[in-house]
Amino acid sequence: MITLCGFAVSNYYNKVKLALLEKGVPFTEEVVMTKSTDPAVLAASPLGKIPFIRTPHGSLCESQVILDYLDAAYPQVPLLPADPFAAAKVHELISFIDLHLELVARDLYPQAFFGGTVSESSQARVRKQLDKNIAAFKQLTKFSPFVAGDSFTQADCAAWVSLPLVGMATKAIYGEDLLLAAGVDYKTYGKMIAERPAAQKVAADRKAATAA
Ligand SMILES: N[C@@H](CCC(=O)N[C@@H](CS)C(=O)NCC(=O)O)C(=O)O
Repeated sequence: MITLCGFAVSNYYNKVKLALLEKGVPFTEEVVMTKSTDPAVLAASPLGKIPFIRTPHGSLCESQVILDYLDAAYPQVPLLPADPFAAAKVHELISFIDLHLELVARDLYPQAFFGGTVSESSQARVRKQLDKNIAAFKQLTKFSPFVAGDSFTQADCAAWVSLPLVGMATKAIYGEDLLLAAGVDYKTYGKMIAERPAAQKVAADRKAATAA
């Protein structure tokens, strides 16, 4: 049995949780917060980041590594196309979502979500990067109706949990949602994904964890 470790407010935790639920892989959850100094946590996730999973074979960290492991180990409900090139295109989209959008926008979160401050020079640097990266993402993505085309893939697990954070953070800092302003309609897409039972479970658990 797999144990998913982390907490239900985290987008990367929910990326993995959505994949587990969509694939119908049995799992349990263990609450692990960030900045843990517990040797057992650091043995599984040396940077102390969440999520990580415990498996009968050992532990794994990094959400994308975990998704690829799940697809290889539980192929019955695939979240990657069988065709190698199509699968690589899904990975390409995930790189853009995780690295070129979410990780860049993350520098805004202290002020956007946590009552801190982000310097004006940092805001300007992030803005420049996001303007470029959002245009690049728009060129790659399909939303027809899923991020990578006509079927639900790993890229939807990444997009559904992270695009709203990029939108909300940019709205909070720059007064406009840079994704929507660029014509990336992640809201209509998000509502469509939110109708899936797996996404409903992730959203309900996130809501309860946020309230707690
Ligand atoms: N590249 C990692 C990112 C995970 C990540 O940044 N998780 C955040 C919570 S959403 C975290 O653990 N932050 C604490 C830290 O970076 O020390 C992944 O895909 O799993």
